Amino acid sequence: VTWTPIKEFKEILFSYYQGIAKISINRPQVHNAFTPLTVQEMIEAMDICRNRTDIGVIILTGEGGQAFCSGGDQSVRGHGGYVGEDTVPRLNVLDLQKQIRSIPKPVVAMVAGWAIGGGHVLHVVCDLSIAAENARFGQTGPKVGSFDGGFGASYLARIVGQKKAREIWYLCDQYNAQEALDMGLVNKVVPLEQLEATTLEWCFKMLEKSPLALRMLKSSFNAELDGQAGIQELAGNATLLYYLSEEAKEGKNAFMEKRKPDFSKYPKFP
Ligand code: 1HA
Repeated sequence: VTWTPIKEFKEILFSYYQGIAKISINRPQVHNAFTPLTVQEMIEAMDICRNRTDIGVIILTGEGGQAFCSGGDQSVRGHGGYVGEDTVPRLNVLDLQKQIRSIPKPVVAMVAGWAIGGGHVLHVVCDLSIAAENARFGQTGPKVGSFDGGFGASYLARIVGQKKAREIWYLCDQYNAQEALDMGLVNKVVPLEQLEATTLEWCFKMLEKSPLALRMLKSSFNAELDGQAGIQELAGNATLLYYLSEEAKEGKNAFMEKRKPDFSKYPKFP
């Protein structure tokens, strides 16, 4: 498999292969901990994935085979957030989490090694997670003076249940790939050397499917959990479908032609 670079960044790699985009954190020396810049770059890459019609599935991963992501880089954690070159403290990974959930294409976490802290939450918010046998999962917040009470708590609890989610956060234990599979935290576990091949196989299976059906399903799964914002996504897809209809086009055409719209021929379904 030869990945073609999409765009050069400083702290991530961003590449393309046959309908699939791969966003990979490239800071293996710190187990792919993220800085505000790493996150900003992932947000930009995700936005490109949203807008490019030749991309159907996104893989989120980390370079090096030893870590998916170890969360916020504690060496740049300052007063009120993680600090970049502009000296402004940020928690911008929260924006990335929302973006992963709302992008209307499946996002697959490809996890080798550590998925810890804010890095664990990133895999949690992905649509699917495929783990290598060396994967290790856990939250560290109460140990290092942090917590993610958003998706990191409530969505995690939807996945593994309230008791387990509270255990994960309160004890800060680490869980191996088999334990993660047993609690429904990941979809599949494979040997490390098969991780990318298996992930690609899953991506190709999704790419063969109806993109609109996948899009509707993603927003439908979100809608149940995300309140008004979830309904907005689902309803936005309804508007997309409506815009494809002759009935909706009659409204626009009438406006452009400065005439009264004639909706009389469109059925009033039971
Ligand atoms: O909670 C949030 C947020 C909540 C709300 C809103 C925004 C949030 C944004 C972020 C976060 C967080 O992510 S808080 C949680 C931050 N992460 C952690 O607490 C995990 C820290 N790392 C570890 O516990 C361990 O490194 C490890 C269990 C993943 C692996 O241990 P191991 O195999 O013993 O490796 P280790 O030697 O510790 O790590 C290798 C190198 O990577 C070390 O550097 P070196 O001594 O070689 O110079 C280590 O310091 C560095 N490193 C690892 N993780 C981080 C890190 N450096 C900075 N930040 C890290 N997160």
